[in-house]
Amino acid sequence: MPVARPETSDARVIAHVDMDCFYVQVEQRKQPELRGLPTAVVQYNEWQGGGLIAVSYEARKCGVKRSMRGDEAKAACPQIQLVQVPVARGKADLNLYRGAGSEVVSILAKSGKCERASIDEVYLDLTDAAESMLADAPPESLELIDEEVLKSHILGMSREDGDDFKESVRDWICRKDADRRDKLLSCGIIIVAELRKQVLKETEFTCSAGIGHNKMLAKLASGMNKPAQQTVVPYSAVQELLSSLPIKKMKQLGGKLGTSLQTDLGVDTVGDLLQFSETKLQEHYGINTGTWLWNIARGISGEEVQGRLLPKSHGSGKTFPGPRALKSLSTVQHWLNQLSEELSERLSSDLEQNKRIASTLTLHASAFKSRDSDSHRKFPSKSCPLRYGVTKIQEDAFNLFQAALREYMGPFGSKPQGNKQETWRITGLSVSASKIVDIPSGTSSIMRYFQSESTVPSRSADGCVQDHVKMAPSASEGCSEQRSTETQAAMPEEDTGVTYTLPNFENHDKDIDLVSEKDVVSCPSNEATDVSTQSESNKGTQTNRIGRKMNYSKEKNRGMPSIVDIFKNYNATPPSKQETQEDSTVSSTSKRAKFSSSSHNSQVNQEVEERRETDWGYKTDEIDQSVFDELPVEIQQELRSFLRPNKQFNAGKSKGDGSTSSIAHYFPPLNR
Ligand code: TTP
Repeated sequence: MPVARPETSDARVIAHVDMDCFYVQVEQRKQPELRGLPTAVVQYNEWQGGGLIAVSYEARKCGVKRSMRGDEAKAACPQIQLVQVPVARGKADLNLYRGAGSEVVSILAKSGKCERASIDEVYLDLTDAAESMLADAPPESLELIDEEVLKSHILGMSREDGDDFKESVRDWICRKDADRRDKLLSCGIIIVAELRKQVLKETEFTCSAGIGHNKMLAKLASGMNKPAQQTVVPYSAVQELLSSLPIKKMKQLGGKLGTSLQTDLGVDTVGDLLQFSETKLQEHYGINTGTWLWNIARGISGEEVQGRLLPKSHGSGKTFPGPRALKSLSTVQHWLNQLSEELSERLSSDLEQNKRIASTLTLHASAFKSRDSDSHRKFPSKSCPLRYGVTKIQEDAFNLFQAALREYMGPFGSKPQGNKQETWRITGLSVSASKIVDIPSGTSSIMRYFQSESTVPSRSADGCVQDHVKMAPSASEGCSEQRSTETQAAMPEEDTGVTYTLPNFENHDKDIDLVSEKDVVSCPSNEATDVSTQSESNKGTQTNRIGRKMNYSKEKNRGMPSIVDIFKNYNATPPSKQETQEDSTVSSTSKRAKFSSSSHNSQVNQEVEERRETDWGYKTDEIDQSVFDELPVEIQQELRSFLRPNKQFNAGKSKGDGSTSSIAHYFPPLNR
């Protein structure tokens, strides 16, 4: 059955901006004497010098890789400088990197609709800016084109070094007879080069970028030429790009779906998908996924850039590999307390600074059993409504853990089976807060807001625990910043899909958060909802601004140095007094945030609570019978069992107890 095609326009101009060896650059800005030296950032861990999580390009040239331990890196490159990730509460503290990522976002966001996709990645929709540039100052009218623009890689154009190549780029950009799509891309190239230079000037960080007609193409291109370069995918180069792209390198195909395409359909590259009809792909993978695959084979993607500058969820996690696996409830509780404390701090500052509240708390863990006959059994993820306040989060996280553990251990629990006691080991823990919404400014009562939103999860039978409610896949990009350095290396792939579980970092979508492989497969289309209205409403102004800026830069461009020149000439100075002062302001702000938000906590919790109280108090006689009648009989019966027992329909006793119900996951049962 055909599905509606995404509304794509190949006349859009989308950029994906990715910082180069990001944590290294942040550390090098802090310690400028490290600039230009082979450097790597290692996570806190005494074993073999810690695990590398970011490697500078100088160190990469000596053969150092992210998968290495510190000792291995030293063996490969004796002069390597290893910098430890800051540590707080016995785990990596990523605040420094988060803050640096925000600096970049605030610069890029001035250019158009901006989506922060991870700690160091941003998507930009530059269509409006490119349109106005094309109208006001098309590339062919520019007297001088900046060096940085001329160094762009244009896919499909054969590259020879030297001025000839730059001349070819200039000719391509300034072609009068180009079609509109390419003309818009040419404007995109100029805009992005200018933005990258601004980022460098204001933050001292280099970045690379991909420019194409949709997010998928832009993202593929941004990693093709690093560091400090940009790559463009003209419409005419799409098929060639995809024909050689290994299927598993494609976003969302790094896991089970990609494996199935390889083994079941013999597909090795994205281009190989072209041989299958849409119907055939739908037969194998369902309607939505089939259509999505058919589209990506042709470079079509309708996924919009979301106007979102803030993370979509907050998370805190840690792995306990090998002998460090946790064995007792008390140690699990200790670590959950640490993780919850960090989470709570971030929630408080989000509330204070951005006026946002989260409503779902989720616990993920990875585990194994001592005598595991069922070794593939996943430790279930559990969610409950989020209550503000450190102790409440700690308490709820531990309750979620215990509920999940009961389920994981099965009906026999940890009772002895045969002669041996069955025990468990926890190799990874994380807590996250999601379903984050803005509190509209000017709203005097949070209550009023909750009453108009349906984001507050419902209370379930056992107090709060629900099976982890899967979030809309948004085709991709939840912006979670919970790429904890602590959680990367050791944990195997798992379906709960917290950032750290993704298996292959070459192919790793660091921004996917709380999206299971299954979610991605079943609905790859764009479903993300939390578009920042502020950013949307600013769009017109922003576009005008960039339009003007580009006209201006036409004058200014004469003799502009290239981005790498700027970098080379950068005069390394220790952090200024002003920076130090800013740091202390930040920390005092966050202290203030903590203090003042704690006074909000009871109000927030109370109001969320009241909302929940009323949420499930449906009276059956208030429900339209015709709505019921349209449901399958089995589901009608199950639904009745979830409504107030004393007000049940006359249809008799429900046969579902929730555990076997086909809809139980979506309607957690009330206390009965
Ligand atoms: P990436 O963008 O994947 O890599 P990178 O910025 O270090 O290097 P590149 O120039 O190749 O893009 O990741 C961004 C940061 O996220 C990285 O600097 C460190 C952190 N990170 C981890 O903590 N663990 C990981 O496994 C990965 C992949 C990244």
